[in-house]
Amino acid sequence: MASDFHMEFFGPVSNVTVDSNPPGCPQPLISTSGNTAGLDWQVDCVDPGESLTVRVTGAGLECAYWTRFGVPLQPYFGCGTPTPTTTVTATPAPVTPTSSASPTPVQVHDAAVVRMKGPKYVDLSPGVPDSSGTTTVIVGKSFSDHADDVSVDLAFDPPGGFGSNPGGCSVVVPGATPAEQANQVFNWTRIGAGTPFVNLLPGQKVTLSANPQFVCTNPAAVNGLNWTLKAVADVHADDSASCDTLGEVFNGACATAVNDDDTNDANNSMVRGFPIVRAH
Ligand SMILES: [Ca+2]
Ligand SMILES: [Ca+2]
Ligand SMILES: [Ca+2]
Repeated sequence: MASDFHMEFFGPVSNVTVDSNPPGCPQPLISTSGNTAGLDWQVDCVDPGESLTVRVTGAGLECAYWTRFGVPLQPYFGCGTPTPTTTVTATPAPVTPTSSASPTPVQVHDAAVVRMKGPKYVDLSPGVPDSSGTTTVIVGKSFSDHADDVSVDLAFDPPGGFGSNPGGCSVVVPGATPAEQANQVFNWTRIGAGTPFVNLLPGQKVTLSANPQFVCTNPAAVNGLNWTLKAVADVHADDSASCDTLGEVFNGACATAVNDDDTNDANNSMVRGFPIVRAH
């Protein structure tokens, strides 16, 4: 077990931050003084085999070692490997694990769908697409405290619902993959920005627009009904596998996946009922 971590550098350092804290540890007290820096969790929460990632600005790392309440623990870690980011694994002597301190949230991760816009109506004859309107999703980061990757999935549930799809309706999105086209759920970050995800700073927003073609083989069957569009913001852009079909987007599977790494779930998705079919 260890409670503190000490680092010595080849020169002065600043901006010491913890990228990943050992599991179960509270946020450490961070101190810097000249060529040295220290982290103090004030409890012996670092179990054997756990690791820590620290980021510093300035000189490279010369030596590092764990301590338990100020008592250095063998072994000391190697010198002469200057690198701005250093990962060190805790190998204090094994002891019976004791209950660890409650973990505290390290960072806030909050992606949000801010706004959706699209055509209010589409004028459809059988098999003739209407692409007169731009569909836009604005995605942003409301409360995060650091930059995060964010992706947006946009689902187009056809008039009457995808279960029966009585009008034989679909959208054709320029730049979509065959799977997206078949599933009617699109990585709207790639469609609108050309990249699978965007890296957003706290408070930053990005507008993602494209011109889908709306088409129905039998528009008269769904005259006056609307598409249902649902946009989902995925912080870390790591949940697309759970959000790439209409079933997943609308049955809760996608929400479960997206919510489990987003600090604020209320703004992760937005649903809008447009466009309305005007059959001709
Ligand atoms: Ca969120
Ligand atoms: Ca995610
Ligand atoms: Ca997730």
